[in-house]
Amino acid sequence: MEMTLRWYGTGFDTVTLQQIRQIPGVTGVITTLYDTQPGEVWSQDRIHALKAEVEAAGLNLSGIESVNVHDAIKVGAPERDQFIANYIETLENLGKEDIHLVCYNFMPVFDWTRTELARKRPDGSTVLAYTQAAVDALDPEKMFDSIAGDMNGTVMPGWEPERMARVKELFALYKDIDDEKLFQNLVYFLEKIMPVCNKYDIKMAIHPDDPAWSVFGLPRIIINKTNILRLMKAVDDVHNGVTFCSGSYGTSLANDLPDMIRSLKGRIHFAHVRNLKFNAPDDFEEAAHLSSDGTFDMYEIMRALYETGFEGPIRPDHGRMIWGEVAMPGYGLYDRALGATYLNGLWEAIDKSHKRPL
Ligand code: DNO
Repeated sequence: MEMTLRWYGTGFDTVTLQQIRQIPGVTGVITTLYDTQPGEVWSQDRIHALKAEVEAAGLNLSGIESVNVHDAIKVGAPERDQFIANYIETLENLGKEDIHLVCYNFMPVFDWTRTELARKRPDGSTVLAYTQAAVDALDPEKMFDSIAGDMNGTVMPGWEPERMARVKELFALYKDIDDEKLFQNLVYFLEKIMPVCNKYDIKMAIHPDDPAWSVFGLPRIIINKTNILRLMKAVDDVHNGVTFCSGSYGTSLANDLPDMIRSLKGRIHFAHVRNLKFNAPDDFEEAAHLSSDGTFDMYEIMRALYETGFEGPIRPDHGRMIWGEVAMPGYGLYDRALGATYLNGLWEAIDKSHKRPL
């Protein structure tokens, strides 16, 4: 595995490549062209410049998160083929720049959903949190307004103001789309892009829906072992793979995370590893990465990745806001650096105990 950090790019991220370079054991970044819109073709020149910038800082560009999928593809609208053609062109340009991992999601309207971006914990840190009761009490059109004030002046992925201004229109698009239609539209998309992925060895890694259930009555499909294995089978190509996000699949306590990792052996190309602390099954907060701070056994998650021969990038995921840092919620430097160091420590211990059993 390679330990990485997500980086939004110069001008978008409060964290610099130079800071990332100083986190022990972090050798790469997962990044994006943050100012592109879903459906737009990424030019080879811009990809080249991004890669050169990352490499000049002594880091690898280990993958893209995300190349976002246009809603026309998700709902299967007549213009989807044009948007798929654009997506293919972007993949081609990434392939020509020797980039081989693309994380994406197939969530309708909202990307991941949290109801609080700065819940205060007893130690004074703040974290992202989710309460179903808060979602149930909210008009989806007001969702953006309810969290916008806590973004610390940043734009959070999936919560771009231009997009949120069209929430009503987006909801209307999905009115006839149920889980099965969404699944079929995803399969259609993957089948069309597999040839270019094969040509350039680009591993597509679908990010799960977060939380792992329907919000605001919208369909959600990448939520559990049954559905993700169905998708792996439906397009049975190694380039159709998974971003295993422990914090997203883990929102449902019915998901046995180490078991899911083992059942996806060979198809996990990217891992987001973080912990959650549950106060009730539908009220959780994003704890520190350490097992003892939350609900998950992080050792067992890392062990399952290790024992299934996982070779892709791992990134610590959302961190707490600590030590007075002001950054994009979940994406500050300090707690993610602690997370990376902790995950590297677990990996070293697992590796050594496999090579030299006690
Ligand atoms: C949240 C992220 C997601 C993820 C996308 C992938 O912090 O993990 O926004 O990047 O769903 O397309």
